[in-house]
Amino acid sequence: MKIEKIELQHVKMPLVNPFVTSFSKLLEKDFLLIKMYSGEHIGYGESVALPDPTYSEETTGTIAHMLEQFLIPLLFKSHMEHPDDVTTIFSPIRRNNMAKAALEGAVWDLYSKKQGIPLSKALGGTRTTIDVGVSIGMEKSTDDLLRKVEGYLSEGYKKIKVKIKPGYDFEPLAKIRETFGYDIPLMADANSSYTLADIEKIKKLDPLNLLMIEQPLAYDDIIDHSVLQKSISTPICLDESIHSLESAKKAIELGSCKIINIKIGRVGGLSEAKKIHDLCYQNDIPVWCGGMLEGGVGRAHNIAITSLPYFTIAGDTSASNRYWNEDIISPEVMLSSPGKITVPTTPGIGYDLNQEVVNKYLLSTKTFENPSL
Ligand code: OSB
Ligand code: MG
Repeated sequence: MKIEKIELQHVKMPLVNPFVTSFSKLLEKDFLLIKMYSGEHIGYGESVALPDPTYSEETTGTIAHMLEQFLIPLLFKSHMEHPDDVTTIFSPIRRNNMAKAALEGAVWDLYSKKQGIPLSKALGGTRTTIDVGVSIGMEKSTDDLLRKVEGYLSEGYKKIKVKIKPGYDFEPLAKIRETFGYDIPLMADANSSYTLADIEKIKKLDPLNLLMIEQPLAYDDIIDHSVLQKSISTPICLDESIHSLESAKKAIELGSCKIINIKIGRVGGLSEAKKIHDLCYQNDIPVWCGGMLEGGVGRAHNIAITSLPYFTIAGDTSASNRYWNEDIISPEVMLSSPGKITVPTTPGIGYDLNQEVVNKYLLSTKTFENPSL
């Protein structure tokens, strides 16, 4: 596969609702849209980092730097037959997983378009529809939170995830249980805001019968999580701590979690995501696809990976309108029936780019021609 040209478009879009977590308040999201040209095809990728290094060490700025200075030149001069080769090509470069994943995603889209098959099929996906949930940020009042939950439940979302932190945990979750009952699929995401010293606060959540608690402890920890999992009944799901197949292996071996949230960007691309999926399948660790408030291109990649058989828990890939007034793809991602998204059947990511919307929110464009052609 020869890549002739890569275009990076820096886009910044306002969110429909501010997104508040234990680490930041986001009013808008910026990302790099990657357009990879080869013959008659264009492959699309999207960087998923946040604007600040608060979730992981990467930002849109570090990704631009890595792409321009290292990853694009490396890709241009390397021989590539299959998208899995990209992992090997990028292996001399330490970490910067979201930068690697942004380019690798475009390679996967390009490859499946050249093969004339949907990206989901190229990845080994088997589902025709996927179950999806919604991740709700912290709200000003419990009433606001309950209204949000009610709205998303009425759209049929199959998992309600609520952001928590010490001091904003038991009470809002208990209110949701009181109001909507113990049957709704409810979970909490702490984004590393607790330590083992908070063990009693976390234990107090057990009777709420949550599906799971996501990443309660430090972003780089698997030892303390293993200690915590032994003393609580709520299953722990790791997000931030899982950045590779190796880290997933070690977390499973240590008993640091019972569930894994797979994010394509955090693990360095679709090939690594697929390997983690396969490992979890062999170890009876259910997986689901996490989100990074993606624009339509990143969202389409999430839909494709979620079609793999062991994505048995509804992910965070909600419909476009939960985030954006208008999305950068056509058609936008919509619920095809309550809480479900239909996996596209046309080649590649299965959505067209809506360049008009991209242009509306475009900050800059940079073009890189392959010098070795
Ligand atoms: O921890 O899962 C997270 C968004 C940005 C960064 C980290 C996280 C999130 C979300 C939102 O929870 C998921 C989504 O709706 O895309
Ligand atoms: Mg999370």
